[in-house]
Amino acid sequence: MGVRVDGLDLKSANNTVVGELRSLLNEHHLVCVSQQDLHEEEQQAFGMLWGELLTHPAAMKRSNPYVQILSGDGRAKNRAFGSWHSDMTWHPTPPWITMLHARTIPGFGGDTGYANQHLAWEYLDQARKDQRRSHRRYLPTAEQLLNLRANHTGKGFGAEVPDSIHPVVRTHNENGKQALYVNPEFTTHIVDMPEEESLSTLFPLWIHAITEEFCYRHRWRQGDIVIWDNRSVMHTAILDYDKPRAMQRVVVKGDTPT
Ligand SMILES: O=C(O)CCC(=O)C(=O)O
Ligand SMILES: [Fe+2]
Repeated sequence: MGVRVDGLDLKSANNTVVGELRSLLNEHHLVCVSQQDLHEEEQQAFGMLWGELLTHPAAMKRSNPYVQILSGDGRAKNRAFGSWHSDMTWHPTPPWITMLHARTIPGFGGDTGYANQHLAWEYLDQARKDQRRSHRRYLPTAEQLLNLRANHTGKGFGAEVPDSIHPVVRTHNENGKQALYVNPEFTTHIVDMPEEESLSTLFPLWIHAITEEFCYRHRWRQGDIVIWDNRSVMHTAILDYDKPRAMQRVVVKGDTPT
């Protein structure tokens, strides 16, 4: 998972460049374009070459809700808790890609973790049979997950933010591969299943989904723009820094997950 592209200037990107980046993304799920310096409007314009942008409820008070600024000083009193997720799964058409541009990075830490959910799906049954790790025997089988649907909530961002129901296993609409599509940040429960059973299905899945062998950890350099495919990966902010960090973000509307 992951590929880095050097020597591009995204200020002059066109549909040909986007087409090439897009095929890299389909193959590698995450593309880092290094050494960029895009202002908000420039990143927004680049994002619009990929499709329709979505606003984010956390950015609705900004003058431009299509560009989000994620900033923090990492100090303990402001500390949030990181959590693995695919972006905005509470949305009826969650973003198929997110592009995050590192504007200010702390001297230490502040990496972002990525977990390949095609691999999580592909290795599910094999992991369940690995009796050396006792928790894995609680994993559901791949067959049990097919045709299940889960509820995802955005209520953490406000009472008006919707919930959505999506398949637990989704099929990537470009490369045709299946991927696990539940996450501990937004997924509340599996629909039409008793709560206890739903929890005992989801918990082991979430542990399995972030198995180290499925993960890539991005150590940011200032100017990086990382574009990732939310149909293929989960990610998490690693909140281990104590200096300012600022990221500029746009998300591109996806299709209804199937
Ligand atoms: O700040 C980060 O490392 C990632 C934050 C995040 O979850 C996102 O941009 O979607
Ligand atoms: Fe995210």
